[in-house]
Amino acid sequence: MASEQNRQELEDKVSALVEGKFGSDYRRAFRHYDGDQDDRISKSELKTLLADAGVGNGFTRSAWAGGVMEVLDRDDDTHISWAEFESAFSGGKRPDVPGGRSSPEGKHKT
Ligand SMILES: [Ca+2]
Ligand SMILES: [Ca+2]
Repeated sequence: MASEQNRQELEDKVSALVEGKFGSDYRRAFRHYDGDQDDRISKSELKTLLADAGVGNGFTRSAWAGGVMEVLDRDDDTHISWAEFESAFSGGKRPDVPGGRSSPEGKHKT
């Protein structure tokens, strides 16, 4: 289910959604989709997120949600906590800022 390609598609689409709709603020996105405000994303809340992100379609979204849940829910409480969400998306991303670190010092020491 959660093949490398699916995972990539998911990350691309979710990050595009968060960027476009929430100004790249994953915490805000998490809060938004946490409809009942228990600070965890349930499977049905996850489906709303996936729908907004354009992941899957009406037929495959349930399978997607199940697969995503399986991958992200590391403590098996059938919900995605903020920590799980963050490490899967925003946390796993390196800040790839062009020209952010242009000092190669300390790399070539003799
Ligand atoms: Ca919730
Ligand atoms: Ca969990």
